[in-house]
Amino acid sequence: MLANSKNKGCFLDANLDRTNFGATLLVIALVSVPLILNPEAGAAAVQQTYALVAANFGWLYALAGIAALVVLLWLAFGPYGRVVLGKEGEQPEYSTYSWIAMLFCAGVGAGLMYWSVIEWASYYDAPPFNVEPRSLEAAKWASSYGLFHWGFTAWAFYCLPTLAIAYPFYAKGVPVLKYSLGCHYWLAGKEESAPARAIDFLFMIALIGGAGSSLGFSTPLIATLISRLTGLEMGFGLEAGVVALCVCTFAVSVYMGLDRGIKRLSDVNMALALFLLAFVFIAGPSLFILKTSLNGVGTVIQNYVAMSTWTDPFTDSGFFEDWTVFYWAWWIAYGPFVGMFVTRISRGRTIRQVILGMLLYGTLGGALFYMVLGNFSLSLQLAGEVDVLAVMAASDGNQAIVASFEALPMSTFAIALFCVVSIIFAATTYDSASYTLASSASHQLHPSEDPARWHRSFWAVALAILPLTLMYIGGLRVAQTSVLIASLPILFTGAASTVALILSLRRDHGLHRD
Ligand code: NM2
Repeated sequence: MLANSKNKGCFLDANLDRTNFGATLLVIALVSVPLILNPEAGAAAVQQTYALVAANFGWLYALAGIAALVVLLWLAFGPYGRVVLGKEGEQPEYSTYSWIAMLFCAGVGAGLMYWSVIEWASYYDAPPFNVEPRSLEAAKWASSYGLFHWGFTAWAFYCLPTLAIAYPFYAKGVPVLKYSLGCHYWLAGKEESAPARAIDFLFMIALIGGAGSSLGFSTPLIATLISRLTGLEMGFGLEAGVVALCVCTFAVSVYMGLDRGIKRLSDVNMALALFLLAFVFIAGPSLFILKTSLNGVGTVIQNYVAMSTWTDPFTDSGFFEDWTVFYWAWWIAYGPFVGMFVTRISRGRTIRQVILGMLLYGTLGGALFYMVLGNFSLSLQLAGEVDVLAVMAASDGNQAIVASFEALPMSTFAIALFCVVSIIFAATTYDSASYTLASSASHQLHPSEDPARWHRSFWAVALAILPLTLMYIGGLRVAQTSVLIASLPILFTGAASTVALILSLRRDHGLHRD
């Protein structure tokens, strides 16, 4: 990311795409203002919309997941697997190790910190497949379903847009990195046309929904952790303070041109996160973690097809709509954004390397968090040490996370570490999301050129509005909801860009490349 902001002006900036900029802001305002003015009716309306979309389109999300995985396996092992992103024979620009670290940091964030610890509790209490709640069977699914929701299908939602963007970017040398590049097959030479800009606009909305969810989950979590560490009272004030802290850390550093600082910060964060996992593994119930993890992997592998196709047609348990559809929507909303980032770091890799690397290492990374943190917390419940479910019912998931960590030796240290990692994850989410939003709302930006600083800082602040609104009107459920609505159009642009990718490969490489 080169700090090369030529255009230091502001709203008069000639490079600013005023239509997309204004339209996106208008959508944020149209969503936030009525919600703030009428929180209760607003929350109810959002829930109803979620129920409507999930009930009618849920199956489409499940189908999209299966299709994405099948297409990727065909691309990896079929005739185009050896196509290089870049010049034929070119070597990968980054070592595989840094490539994996960077793609993982781009693809996951603060949301992982929240859900990996506590997701099991919802599954244990209200399991899938109409299993008896809080039974042994429920414990089995509780320790494995999270792995599915962060597994191959999920990463497939990241990988397809990556290839759809990366292929024309490298093969055609298009000097602009935008989501609409995914439809370059049809839009070549029309990068500034209305359809291209409409696609970029839909992408901006999806990203705001996706990042809004991440921040909607992480902000109350960080506030709870800070309150536990400092004794400050919980409340909307503290949550707003946390948002301000994350946005200011990020906005000031961008403004001062500390891009590399943020990059270094995310490297440090990865190390801290791994240290946290090692600490919990060693200080916690190591043997239980090992056994449940292995068992969880087996359960997911054995049931992969059933999990991928279970649309819960005969009952109304809500599990499918509330979890699988929600997760697929969240991954889909982030997909183009991650795709743009992974494109930048994948020069010289083959299509097969990109697919296998993302699917395998991405899945492994998320699984580590679920295996260690989730199974640790589950062990407390099963052993009767901490009634995590009771804490959750009496207050919320954040308090349940704190209650779990309290059970560790050196608990204050562990909570402080967890808190720091969560803050940095949130700050880097602001960083990368606002960077991408600013590039998408600029007319022409060479990949080595950064959007204007004011523009990036502006999006960081705008991004904070949605999570704040969501917390104000009703917290987590609403944060889960918004992402579904924002991701729906990306299902269709994603399908279009996949077709465009296959057509481009056929045009450039023929049918039988090997
Ligand atoms: N995904 C990976 O907050 C986050 O972890 C961002 C969430 C889409 C479920 C990504």
